[in-house]
Amino acid sequence: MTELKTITIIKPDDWHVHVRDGKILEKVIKYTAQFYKRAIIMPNLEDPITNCVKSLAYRNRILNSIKFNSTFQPLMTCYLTPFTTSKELEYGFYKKIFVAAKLYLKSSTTNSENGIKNINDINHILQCMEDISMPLLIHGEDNDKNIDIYDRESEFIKNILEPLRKKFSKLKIILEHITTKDAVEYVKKHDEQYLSATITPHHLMLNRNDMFLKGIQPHLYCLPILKKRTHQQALRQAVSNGDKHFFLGSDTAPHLNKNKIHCFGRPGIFNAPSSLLCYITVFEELNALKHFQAFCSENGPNFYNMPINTETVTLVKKPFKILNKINIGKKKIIPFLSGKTLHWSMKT
Ligand code: OTD
Ligand code: ZN
Ligand code: ZN
Repeated sequence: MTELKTITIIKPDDWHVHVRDGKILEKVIKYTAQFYKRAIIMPNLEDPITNCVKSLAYRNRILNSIKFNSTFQPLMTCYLTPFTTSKELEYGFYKKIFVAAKLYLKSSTTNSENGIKNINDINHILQCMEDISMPLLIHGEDNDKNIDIYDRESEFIKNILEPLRKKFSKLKIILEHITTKDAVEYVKKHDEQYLSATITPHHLMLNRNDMFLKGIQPHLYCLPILKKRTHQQALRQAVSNGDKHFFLGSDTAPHLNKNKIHCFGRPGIFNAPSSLLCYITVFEELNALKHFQAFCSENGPNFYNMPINTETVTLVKKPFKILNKINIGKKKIIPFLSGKTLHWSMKT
């Protein structure tokens, strides 16, 4: 019998996840905790995580939801609002309650209503973050209603990010879940200690044609929206070159099926049950497995000045069927690529 192909890497971290709260949290956290050692937890709950007290309580709820023996570490972030104070951020960062702060422009994605209307309103906060080297995580879309949805990322770079970088050149920024060639090129031009980007499995695997294949596919609707193929190819090229500016951030974002299949269907793709296996599939397709570990396990901690994990995980070239759904009481969540089979699985 031929040996199955395996690959062992340092245990990865996921630098961008939504694990929600309550019953959904209890059902979804195990997927992130089984594949990843650490994960950056997004603060966009319905009642957003805007201060240290809320963050500590949320972190406990996350840890208490893990029902198996685990060393998983949630890394918490502070949702910036017009009322955030430098004092709260600085205290939270020094006490290691927050590892970063998150910028949502108002109404740019799920639960961003409490976000920032005009970035100049928080110059004092950005100055404080630059002074203490606290990373700023950015949902990079200019959501001015006159801007085409497919151009929101590139317009954000021109209109908001570039002026911001000029003003705060030593601020550590992560442009999250990038989706365009423009973003790849922009990020690459800068020192990776000051500007890096995460890339999701769905933006690597798919483009906007997939969203309309055989009819509109609500489970592939996310923000930033899937872009055209040339942009997808630029993202694939970026990771296949092993560039240190780019690292793993799955943006797993579970929603109840009834809220996806709705006349105002919500954006978000729940990929936690397969994200790492999707990434390895892409790296193998690109003949870039030699850069897989750096993307998953090294570039992220290097940006955050955190230690690289010591544990390892082994992935095996063996079929893995993605579950059809997870039940949340009588409701359900449909995962990314539900019911499909990938060629890689996790060695148990
Ligand atoms: N994108 N959905 C969500 C967040 C992300 O912008 C994001 O980070 C969500 O539901 O929280 C989505 O499509
Ligand atoms: Zn976002
Ligand atoms: Zn997200």
